[in-house]
Amino acid sequence: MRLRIRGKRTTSAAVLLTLALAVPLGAQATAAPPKEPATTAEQAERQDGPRQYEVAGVGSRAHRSALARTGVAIDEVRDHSVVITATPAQADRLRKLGHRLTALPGPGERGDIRAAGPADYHSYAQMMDAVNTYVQKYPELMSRQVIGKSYQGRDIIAVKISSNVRVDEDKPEVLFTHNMHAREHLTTEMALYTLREFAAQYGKDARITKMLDERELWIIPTQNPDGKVYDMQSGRFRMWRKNRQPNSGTSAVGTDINRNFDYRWGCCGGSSGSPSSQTYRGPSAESGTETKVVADFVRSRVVGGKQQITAHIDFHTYGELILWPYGYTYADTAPGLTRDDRDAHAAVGTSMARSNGYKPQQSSDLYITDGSIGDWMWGAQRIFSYTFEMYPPSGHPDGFYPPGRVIGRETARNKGAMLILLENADCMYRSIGKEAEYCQR
Ligand code: 0X9
Ligand code: CA
Ligand code: ZN
Repeated sequence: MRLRIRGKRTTSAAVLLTLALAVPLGAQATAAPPKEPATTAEQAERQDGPRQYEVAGVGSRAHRSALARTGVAIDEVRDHSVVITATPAQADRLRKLGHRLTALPGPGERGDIRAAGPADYHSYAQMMDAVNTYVQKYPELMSRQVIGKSYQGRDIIAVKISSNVRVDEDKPEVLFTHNMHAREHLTTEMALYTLREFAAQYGKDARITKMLDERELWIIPTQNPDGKVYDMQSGRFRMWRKNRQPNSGTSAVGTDINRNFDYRWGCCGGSSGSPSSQTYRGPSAESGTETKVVADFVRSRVVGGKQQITAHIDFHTYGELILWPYGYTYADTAPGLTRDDRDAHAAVGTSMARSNGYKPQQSSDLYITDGSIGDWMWGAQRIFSYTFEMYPPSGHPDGFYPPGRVIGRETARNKGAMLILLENADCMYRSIGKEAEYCQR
């Protein structure tokens, strides 16, 4: 199955390369015509904009970290290669460094009926409308607040779901954050699924009822509204990752929010200091407008000196992975992360992975990252934090843009894992048999 899929991708890549060689440069973009004729500016953007490349001969975590250190975002880890996103200029640079790159088909270039378009997903405005509709339908269970604005001034919202929702009760709080990376639209659908399913099943499904009675759940459906809009608004996906904040002294736009958090920011070669990089860490920690909005919200949940949020998932795509801190070091334990902390992360992470079929591992097993949200959540706030990399698995052609028809299946797939985290959120150390040691009041 995996082989067949890989074969398909190789074929498409080969077809694309053949096209690239056979037709004049300006005509490449018309290989899969958009609905409306592209303007010259759009064509130029497609030529110069980011696309995915497979980099051959990169098969170990050290090798991947060395590549990440050059400032490329690693989108996919395969057995003996990785898939990265790069502009043609960045790809040229890597080739000059001796790497072997093969261009992969971009969104809309696959030429098969599975290919998705922006209409397959909720736009930012449609997401906001859907949330408002749910809140009106379930006023006892769901409330919505604006926690800040994006760089371009769009509302960033947090939705709370719990019984007696209008009262801040003394229940363990759990946070789900979504769509930090612009192009990872499936994660916004994940948030909408959770809101819909938990509200609809309250009073029907025993586990959900108990969790909404005994926990307060916060959901931030998009942490990057400007990036989401930019990626979808032209009618064709742009493979955008960062936010849309300008950088001084360059035309390169955007900060990687997942390299901009204030814990060991920029420490370890897991981010880039160059604004044109996909993993640009920004000029200082929390310089990204959206980073600060999310961090301020989390800090605002410290009540009476105690952080109310005990557990967190940051939803990304793709790879079907469950990752835990730290990302900045290969070490299993580190300052502020004891053996028990690590083991409890791993125990609950592994249990969630048994439910959804993802692969559980420490974040740095992929490659080193610094300034990520997960490292900050644990390192600075002592919140148990997981990064979920949703569908598809590595090597699957759906990549960042799966077709709309998989959304239902791939969001419902995480219901059990979310419930496991909620059920453990009152005492994460119960998972390693140490409730008495850590969780006595
Ligand atoms: O590199 C990232 O930011 C994440 N992968 S993605 O392809 N969605 O960009 C993984 C980050 C994992 N890092 C930590 N949890 N520390
Ligand atoms: Ca509370
Ligand atoms: Zn991501």
